[in-house]
Amino acid sequence: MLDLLIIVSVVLGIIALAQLIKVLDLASQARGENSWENTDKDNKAQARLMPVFLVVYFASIIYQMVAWGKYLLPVSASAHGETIDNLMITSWIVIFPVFILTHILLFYFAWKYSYDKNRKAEFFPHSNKLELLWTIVPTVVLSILILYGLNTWNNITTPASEEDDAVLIELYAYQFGWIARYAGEDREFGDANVRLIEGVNALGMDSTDSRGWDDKIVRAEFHLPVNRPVQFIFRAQDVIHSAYMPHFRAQMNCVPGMTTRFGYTPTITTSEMKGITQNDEFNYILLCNKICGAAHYNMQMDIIVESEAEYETWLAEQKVFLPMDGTPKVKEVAPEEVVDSTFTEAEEMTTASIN
Ligand SMILES: [Cu+2]
Repeated sequence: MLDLLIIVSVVLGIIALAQLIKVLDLASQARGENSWENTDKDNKAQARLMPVFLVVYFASIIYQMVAWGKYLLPVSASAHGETIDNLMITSWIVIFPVFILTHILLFYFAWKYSYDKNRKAEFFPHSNKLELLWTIVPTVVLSILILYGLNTWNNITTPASEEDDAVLIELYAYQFGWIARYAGEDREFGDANVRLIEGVNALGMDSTDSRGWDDKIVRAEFHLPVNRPVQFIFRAQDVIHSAYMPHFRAQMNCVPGMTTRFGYTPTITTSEMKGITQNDEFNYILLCNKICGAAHYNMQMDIIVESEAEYETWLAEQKVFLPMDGTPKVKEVAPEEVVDSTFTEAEEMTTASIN
């Protein structure tokens, strides 16, 4: 009801305004003036507004930076995050002076060269020098930024090597939540298949694959040891999600039918970060950064960064998928039904339909 009233009053307001303009128009016609012709007075008034607008515009930008600056992320909690932050700062150093300068020129010219019937415009059709300058300078600056960015990107997405002794974690996204899986002692994930998802087997783990028996599946929160590389593998069950760990400057799409990866080394423990942010409630967090459906906002998981010893203690408490000598508790499947987890026909169709 309130919405309807708002719409009706907006429409009536527009009609009233149109009528008012008509009245003013008729009144000026009665005075023998042409209301759509700009007078010198109009031009001067518009020109004077230009510097006023410039000052108000810059003042509002400064106000927003001061008022909302506190919502920016704290210092990066991962090694590569510092590179990302540097890339961001470099971009700002390049962009900000150009932004200030071009806006000052824009409004200055609009003020200085407001219409004057006694002035004749200069005819200036072309300058090779100018064309070269404004093509080459942005090209060089952008190329440097892009190369810098590509290099950073390659470092993040290159798989961890054996010597890195990286923690292997799979993050599995579904509508609407996350499941983390640790690779276990063999440092290999067992096969999983979307067709095997049933009851408690939310990951569709294939119980006949012995590599998966020591995998550890955790929900609600997952732990990372500080100063040790972490190799993340991402999968999605249904639609495209995006694993977003803002404090580590990490984000990667989770796509049904394929695996994606991201690696980083956490450098600040959760308790240290509580001190840095002076917030006892602080927790690192994993979020979904793709609007993937109605309960998208609900897709979050806490991340605890702690010392290697604390991490090992926590990991030891987590249950393995199947005890090594145990009999499979999950539905048996015929070998021909087991397809590699990274690409199954059903998942392929899901990706295809999205594309
Ligand atoms: Cu999602």
